[in-house]
Amino acid sequence: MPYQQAVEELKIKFKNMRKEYKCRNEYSPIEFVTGRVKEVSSILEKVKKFNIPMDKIEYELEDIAGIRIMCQFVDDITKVVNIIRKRKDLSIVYEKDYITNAKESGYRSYHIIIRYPVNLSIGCKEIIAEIQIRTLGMNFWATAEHSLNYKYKQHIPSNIKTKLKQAADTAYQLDELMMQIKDEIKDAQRLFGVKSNIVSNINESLVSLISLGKVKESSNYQLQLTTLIEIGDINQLNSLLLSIQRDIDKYKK
Ligand code: 0O2
Ligand code: 0O2
Repeated sequence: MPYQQAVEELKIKFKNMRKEYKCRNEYSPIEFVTGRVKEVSSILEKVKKFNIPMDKIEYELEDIAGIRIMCQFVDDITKVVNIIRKRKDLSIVYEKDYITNAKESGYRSYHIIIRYPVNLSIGCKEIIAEIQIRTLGMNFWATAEHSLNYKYKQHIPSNIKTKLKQAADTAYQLDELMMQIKDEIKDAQRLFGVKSNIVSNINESLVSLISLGKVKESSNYQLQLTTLIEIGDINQLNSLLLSIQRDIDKYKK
């Protein structure tokens, strides 16, 4: 129960952080968040692998509760790590930087082990959880490699292992390349955000126009909106919004 609750709470907190950035029309270093409580079978496997006594599981198994934060660009990871370091609702036990020091397998990710208090009906329980922060490219590779490890029980055939190593190098290069064009991508995403906000405002205004009985006028504007969405000029969309708002003011009077 406490692990499940911790995962749910932390997922909501990090997802909301993304929402907060979007609300301010700012770029979010968090692309998406997932989380899970480790399967009992995986817990038992790990307990056996590391020879962990049953009564020490909650202290020695650090990833029973796991949160994964995906970022678009490598430098977003540092931003997310700094945000986590400043949080008051958790404390950091230690950090593992598998980005500067990739694992032998080719695995790259930033791990933060935290202590997190969970308030239960029987009182407060502090649990240990693991937050993994990685780019979409790192995630793609790790997901594929994890599935292969599951299938081959750590004994991946050498030809597949070679390809996986090449894929890890390619994923690294992809992250490097994307960093070089990140400003253009962020700018395009910001423009998209601005455009969808204006379109939402136009739609709300059209509803207001209809509620004032101006159905024909609203249909005319709707046609203009459809054309402008395709052309995609923000200035034109803005002037359409202004015209509708002026009409609303006029009809209200
Ligand atoms: P939306 O509407 O998709 O933006 P949940 O319990 O549903 O909140 P859960 O069970 O952790 O979350 O779901 P899951 O499948 O782990 O995915 C969590 C969120 O990450 C979901 O979004 C997915 O859409 C999103 N996600 C998963 N894979 C990808 C991916 O490859 N790219 C992107 N961009 N998003 C992905 P939400 O929060 O449910 O909302
Ligand atoms: P799950 O829930 O299936 O993802 P370990 O790697 O587990 O033997 P340690 O010290 O317990 O060693 O933890 P570490 O290295 O921080 O790794 C914990 C988690 O990081 C793993 O959880 C994976 O999610 C991820 N990870 C670490 N190394 C690799 C790797 O080489 N490939 C992939 N795909 N993921 C890795 P689990 O235990 O796999 O559980």
